[in-house]
Amino acid sequence: MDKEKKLILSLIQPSAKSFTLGNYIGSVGNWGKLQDEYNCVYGIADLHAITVKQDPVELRKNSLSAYALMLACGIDPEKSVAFFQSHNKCHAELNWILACNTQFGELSRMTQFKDKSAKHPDNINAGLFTYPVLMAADILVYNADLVPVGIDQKQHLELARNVAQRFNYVYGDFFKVPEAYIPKVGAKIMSLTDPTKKMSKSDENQNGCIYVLDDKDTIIRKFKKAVTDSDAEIKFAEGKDGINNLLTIYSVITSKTVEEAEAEFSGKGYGEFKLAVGEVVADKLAPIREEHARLMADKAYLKKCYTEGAMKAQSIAQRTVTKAYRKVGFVDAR
Ligand code: AQP
Repeated sequence: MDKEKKLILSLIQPSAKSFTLGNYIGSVGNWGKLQDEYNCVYGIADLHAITVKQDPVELRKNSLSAYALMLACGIDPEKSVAFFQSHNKCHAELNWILACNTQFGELSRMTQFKDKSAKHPDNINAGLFTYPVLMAADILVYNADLVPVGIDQKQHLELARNVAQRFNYVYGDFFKVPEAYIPKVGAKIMSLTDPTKKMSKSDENQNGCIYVLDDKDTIIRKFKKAVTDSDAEIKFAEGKDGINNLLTIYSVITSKTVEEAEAEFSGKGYGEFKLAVGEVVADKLAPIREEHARLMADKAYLKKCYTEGAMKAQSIAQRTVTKAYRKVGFVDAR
């Protein structure tokens, strides 16, 4: 770790067979570019993933695949700490300290808890409720300066800031209060079949969701089916959620502005536009899919990377936990 550089932290859940185009554009696709400017800690949030039911065999498979995909998206395990959350016990240890400094009332206000409990009414477990405390522990255990978050995660980051400030007030200055990092390029990507809903890994409707590991034909087929509107103009405007989403995707992937994209497709039909978006997305994701396949064929290399990643993560985090234990009044273990 370079002491002169700020520390940036981000985790992603292995809650499906692949990240989505939304995850790629909103988070993991931007991580690689930050590796020279910051000390980066990137991980697979397997502890978070079990807040909803997971098949253990699938979870293990998806987690390893997610780790390989994180590297394929441009994370260099020599430059960044790249690890599995469950391999660093410090997250769970700090989680408990922070849980005892978080109020029931503030957790009750979290919209993700409300959304996910509505989605999984048969499994409203305590972990789902305390998820934001674990997220606070993920961040504070590394004393992260910056946390890249999508709009959907802003409320959780605010809670992490409040918990850090409260702890500092009670026990004396200790935690760094993290700031949100808003990437220069990033956007909220919506479902292709219901563009009023965010594209999500665990969406039951597979057609709404482009997976980074989808092959070209599948990507093109899904874009061809994307919901648009009865109008015929390719223009970013209120009430045109489907077209707005496609224009956003096209402009982020091609690094063109929305206005340039509108001009390029002026007078053209929706069919032609949807095909063009599908083509650029498929071309962008193809090398990532190839690199993922190469990495998945080299399990020994992956193991070396995540074992070393866990060791680096623990060496930073253990110092924080030891000091936090002392702060709250536990007797030193040694
Ligand atoms: N549709 C999206 N557009 C832009 N950014 C997105 N992110 C997620 N969906 C979109 C960003 O991806 C990061 C990692 O997310 P996560 O896996 O930790 O959890 P999530 O936000 O709950 O992602 P999903 O895909 O919706 O997963 P499931 O279906 O398991 O809940 C975050 O930074 C998020 O902002």
